Amino acid sequence: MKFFFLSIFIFITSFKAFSASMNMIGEKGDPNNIDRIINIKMYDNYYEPNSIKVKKGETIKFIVQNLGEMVHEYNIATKQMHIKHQPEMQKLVEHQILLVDKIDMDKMKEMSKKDHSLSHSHSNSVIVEPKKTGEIIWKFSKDINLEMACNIPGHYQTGMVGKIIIE
Ligand SMILES: [Cu+2]
Repeated sequence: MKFFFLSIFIFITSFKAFSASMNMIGEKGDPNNIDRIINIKMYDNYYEPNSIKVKKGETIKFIVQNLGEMVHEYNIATKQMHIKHQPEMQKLVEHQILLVDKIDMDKMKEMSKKDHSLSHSHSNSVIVEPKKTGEIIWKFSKDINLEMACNIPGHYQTGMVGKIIIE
């Protein structure tokens, strides 16, 4: 019983911590209220451009094209959040949901019924297969240092990270 209450407590506090960190970086943008479109190209393992400037309060639609041979992620977050997100991506690889050049969507759907963390449903991130295009709409409402990064194991470490400067 003690353990039950303790786990509920941990669940609530970690959920609160998570939503606090999400609010810290801005919010999901309204698709009917976009200020600007930014095109991002993903290669193995870098972004082009690898540094962007946005204005505080701006809602940006990111059109993210994967021109590499491998699956890549476009994730908008703080450095700390990226580092925290990497074990989740590692788990997707271990479960063979995330393959080198493909995402097994059927497996992801099936396995995330039991473990929601395998669904990779984050409004600040998109995973894109080679030759495909993804989208994120984000409102930069906060003054904070952000990075765009790919948290697929090894990619961040080999240079798949860039700056988002909020002015
Ligand atoms: Cu990548």
